[in-house]
Amino acid sequence: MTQETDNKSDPAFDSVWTGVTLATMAGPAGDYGIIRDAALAVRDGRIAWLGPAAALDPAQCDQADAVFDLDGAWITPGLIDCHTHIVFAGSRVGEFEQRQNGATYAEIARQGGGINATVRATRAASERDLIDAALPRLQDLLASGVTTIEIKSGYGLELATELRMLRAAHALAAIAGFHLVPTYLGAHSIPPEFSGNADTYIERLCSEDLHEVAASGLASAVDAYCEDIAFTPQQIDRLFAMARGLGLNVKLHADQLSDSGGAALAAKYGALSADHLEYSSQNGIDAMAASGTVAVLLPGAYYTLRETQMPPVAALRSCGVPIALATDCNPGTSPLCSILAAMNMGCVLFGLTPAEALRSVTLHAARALGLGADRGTLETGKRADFAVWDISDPAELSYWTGRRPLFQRVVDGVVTQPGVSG
Ligand code: DI6
Ligand code: FE
Repeated sequence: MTQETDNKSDPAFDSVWTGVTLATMAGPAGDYGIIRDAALAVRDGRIAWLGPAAALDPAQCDQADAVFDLDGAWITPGLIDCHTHIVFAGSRVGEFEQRQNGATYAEIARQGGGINATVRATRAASERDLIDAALPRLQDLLASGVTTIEIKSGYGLELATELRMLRAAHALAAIAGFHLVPTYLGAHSIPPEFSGNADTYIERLCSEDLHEVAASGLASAVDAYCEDIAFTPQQIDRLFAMARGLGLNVKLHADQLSDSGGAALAAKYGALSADHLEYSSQNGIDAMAASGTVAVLLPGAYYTLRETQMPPVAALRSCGVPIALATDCNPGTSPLCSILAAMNMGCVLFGLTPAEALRSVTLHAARALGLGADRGTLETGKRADFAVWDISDPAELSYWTGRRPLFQRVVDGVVTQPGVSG
């Protein structure tokens, strides 16, 4: 059988993007890994070839099912939102009004608002209600170029609702076309039924709920909130010991409002990430550097709460701790549905460079989810998740707020958001 016949029945590529500029994010820190006058080819949902278009075999290009000649568009890895609470019921917009009229987050929580307001609404919601409520928020997030989203439970604070939230997250990934990384956050807050008995609640999670979550296969990691208004390091230590014993990854909301040693505790358990970190100490940063734990910074919460304590970006950089950014999309402290806005805030509020911001929502966000070998850069063999942009410089992705320069969103080599014509 001739090579040509072989080619016709078995083309080298399923699809090709040519006439593009690639920001591969595969270069050294601070570099975009740019390839100009480039092409990228996909086969079986993976990147099969990328490089200067002049080096692409025309015959192989001709056999592809689809060829997109995009006249100078930029392509980046698909953006990854590695920390969201985007599935929830109810609304907290009234609390926003209260806060703008002088009430504090803590006062509102003491009056029964805050997380527990969302818990009441979410417990009363069906899986369909949760899907319908999250879908518009997800569509906005996907329109900012996101191809992988981490979604946490954490508004049930009892097993049935926590599992229902995770099932809704899985259903949304199938409906809206993105890769889901599901996280169990049963230790988000002390449920009203256990008020004053946090230890008893943690023991309930360790002896029952965590085992059910692990057996369900609905979550790949366990998260928790280490803070004076939530759980102590000792309580989370017990929870993480059980989670790791059940083979689940861990990540932690750490040192957001005070230095409770959360960063060091996360590192002790080899956490994929420690998140927030505004009040983390050098000791915590050193521990994260040693354990390879990724620092996930959440500027949306910092901005919404009008926090004044910056996360220790210079120390994280100098210790070589990878920095990721995420929306932390949630109804209380970060009603933020654009990863591009999070990038802009990471630059303007936290002093990241545009190149750091793009790496923080591609390669470093992938690593924060344990997926650095599978996605987060444009390299052959990696998942063909990428975003095609109508921009003239990758720094524009952090520069503009309120624009949507996305032309195509591609997941596993399939265009899920056709280019806007004209
Ligand atoms: N930290 C936060 O800022 C959010 N959760 C957390 O652990 C708050 C979530 C909410 O207010 O609904
Ligand atoms: Fe969060």
